Amino acid sequence: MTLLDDIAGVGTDPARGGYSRHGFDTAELELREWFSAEATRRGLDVTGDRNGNLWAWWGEPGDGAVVTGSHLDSVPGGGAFDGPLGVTSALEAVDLLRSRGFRPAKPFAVVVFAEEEGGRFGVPCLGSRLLTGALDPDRARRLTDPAGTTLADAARAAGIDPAGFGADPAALARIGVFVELHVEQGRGLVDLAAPVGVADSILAHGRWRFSLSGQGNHAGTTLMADRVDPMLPAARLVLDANRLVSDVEGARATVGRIVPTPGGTNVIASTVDVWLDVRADDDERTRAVVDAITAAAADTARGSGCGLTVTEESYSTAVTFDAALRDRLAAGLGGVPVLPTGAGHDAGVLAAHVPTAMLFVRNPTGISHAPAEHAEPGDCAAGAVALADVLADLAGPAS
Ligand code: HGY
Ligand code: MN
Ligand code: MN
Repeated sequence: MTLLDDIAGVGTDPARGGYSRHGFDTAELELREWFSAEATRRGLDVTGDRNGNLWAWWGEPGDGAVVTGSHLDSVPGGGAFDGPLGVTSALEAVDLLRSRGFRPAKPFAVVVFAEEEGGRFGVPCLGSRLLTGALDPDRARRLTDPAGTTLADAARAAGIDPAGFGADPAALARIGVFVELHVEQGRGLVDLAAPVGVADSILAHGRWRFSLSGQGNHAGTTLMADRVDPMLPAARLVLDANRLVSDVEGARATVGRIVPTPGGTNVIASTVDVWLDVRADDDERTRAVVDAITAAAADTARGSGCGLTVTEESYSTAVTFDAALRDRLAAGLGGVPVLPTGAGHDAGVLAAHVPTAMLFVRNPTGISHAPAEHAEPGDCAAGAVALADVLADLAGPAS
């Protein structure tokens, strides 16, 4: 826990609780500096790629590398472990391997991906999507944060030239296998009484922005009958999402963010933006839920005289991790549990391109994306040891 303790004061959010550390903001840049210093102290050579991801190489960079790591950014008011635990465990695994006299027989790197949560610019797994070509660089450059700062400007301020954004086949070719350790975002390992597990799948999931437009007006002088208030279809949308999702087994629909404009207490909003997160076992089920919610929202908007535009902001198809790698890791760790997850990860993006696996560390609360997210020191240590064992197996001399 010492490395996590080192950064425990970075990006705390007194208003929300927990942490708010977002792509290229002050807190995340401080964490990047911290990571670079810790990696350098371990004799790793740190470089940034053209998409804002950090790579710390143990020895010469090369193709077919064994790569581990995660992200340092958080959701607004997030927990201490989602992301950083994968980065600190990777550094601790390097320490453990060194203490065992291990030297990688293959190129070896620890990676920190940019803006995994999409908490500032709205598109999750920004750095890994750009690297793999899953996100158009022009669209990425134009993404803006709630204050209107573009990703291009934020990257430039962080010393990264946004003109360089885009698919990076050379960086991708350097990844022979990727293993991400992550705090479990659920109670699977708690219920199985196991400190560490291996992932086998990620739900399909996406994010859609519903923009409702009405007529801004005065809260006091506008008769109820004369209003075109977009907040009403917005409220109905939240309830319809919660109702309609239950038509699809295992699907999840969430509205966690609603932004009225202008947002005055005594002002009828002119527009309301509602963000919808939907997840399900596959594309068909996910899109069935989104289509049903969209149809209901269109009806409600029409009925209230409001306009509606719906924008798909990101989409990730369901992921099944490399079965051979999954089984190799689970067996190598003595037969640890294999678990699905409903949470997206950079590992999910890379899984379409290179053999990828995830290790989970038990979270006694089962809660994530909230300050209550937790992992016990003993389980974090077990995770770091498991990661070291996995990396030794993958990066060791051919047996
Ligand atoms: O939203 C997710 O599933 C992940 O935590 N980025
Ligand atoms: Mn997360
Ligand atoms: Mn995460």
